[in-house]
Amino acid sequence: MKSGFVALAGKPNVGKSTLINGIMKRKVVIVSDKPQTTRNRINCILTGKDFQIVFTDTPGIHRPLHRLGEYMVKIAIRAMQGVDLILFVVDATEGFGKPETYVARYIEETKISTILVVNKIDLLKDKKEACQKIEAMAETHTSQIVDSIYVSAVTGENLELLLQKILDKLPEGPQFYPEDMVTDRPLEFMVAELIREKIFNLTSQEVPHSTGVGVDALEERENGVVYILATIYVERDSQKGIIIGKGGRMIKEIGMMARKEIEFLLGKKVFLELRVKTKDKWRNRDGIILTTLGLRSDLG
Ligand SMILES: Nc1nc2c(ncn2[C@@H]2O[C@H](COP(=O)(O)OP(=O)(O)OP(=O)(O)O)[C@@H](O)[C@H]2O)c(=O)[nH]1
Ligand SMILES: [Mg+2]
Repeated sequence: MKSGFVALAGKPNVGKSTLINGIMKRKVVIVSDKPQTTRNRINCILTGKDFQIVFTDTPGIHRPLHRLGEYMVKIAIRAMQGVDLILFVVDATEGFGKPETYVARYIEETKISTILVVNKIDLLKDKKEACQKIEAMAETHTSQIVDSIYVSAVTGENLELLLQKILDKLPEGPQFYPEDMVTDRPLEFMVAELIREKIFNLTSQEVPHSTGVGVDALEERENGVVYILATIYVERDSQKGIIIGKGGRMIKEIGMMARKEIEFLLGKKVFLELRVKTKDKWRNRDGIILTTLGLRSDLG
């Protein structure tokens, strides 16, 4: 049996979460076209006949502008410590610039074997040239790169090969989690994430980034319906207005889309009730970041 921990690292929006879902062949973590979607460390467990890989999804490493951002970067850096392998994910269309150099510095400090994963090659005409350039740059900045691969997390190109390369590098080891476990996160967390994903998909500019979601109640009632109460936190009343929308249309849409996915996840009927609360500058307030949104456990 081969097993081990594999952390994905990269700047925001390069496709780390999409890559995990692609390798796992199911949606485990949330994805959006906006940077800084992932805020936590989320372990995603892939169990095969003779292997178990624990992929650690992390927030994108960036220069933070508020306390929440500082914690996100800290979480990403801590998540790399002690893993067996790092996947350094770079966006093929963006090349290797300053933000990548910034990420490379943190990877370098870990001294852990790293596979360079150049993602989004489906968007490139001249793949080879662009990827080789990135590879050369990455190798000058990260001395522990042991292999590299060009993939598309969306089309699935080369994902099987990537899995093989990961397995080649992992040691013999025990099964860490039960074989039917897909993530180490509780249901409440996954539900809050799905709600947040819909907000990221449906709103724009500062609104998604100013939003946090906490699940207040989740219980199965006697009629078999799962009742969920969740609060969407925003920083300003104007954002509350946008989340609720004209005649409540936006919150209805968020609720409907999230409910469908939660029902799929649970295989049960769901009644989802959403509230919206304004918490002034919550992204700079430890209380809500660490406790209500649960980032404290990721920092340990
Ligand atoms: N065309 C294309 N788009 C991709 C690919 N991988 C990811 N994307 C898109 O890139 C965007 C960002 O994807 P995410 O998986 O959320 O990126 P991330 O690195 O996890 O981002 P953060 O959580 O913000 O750090 C989404 O719109 C994805 O659909 C790919 O291989 N090809
Ligand atoms: Mg992500």
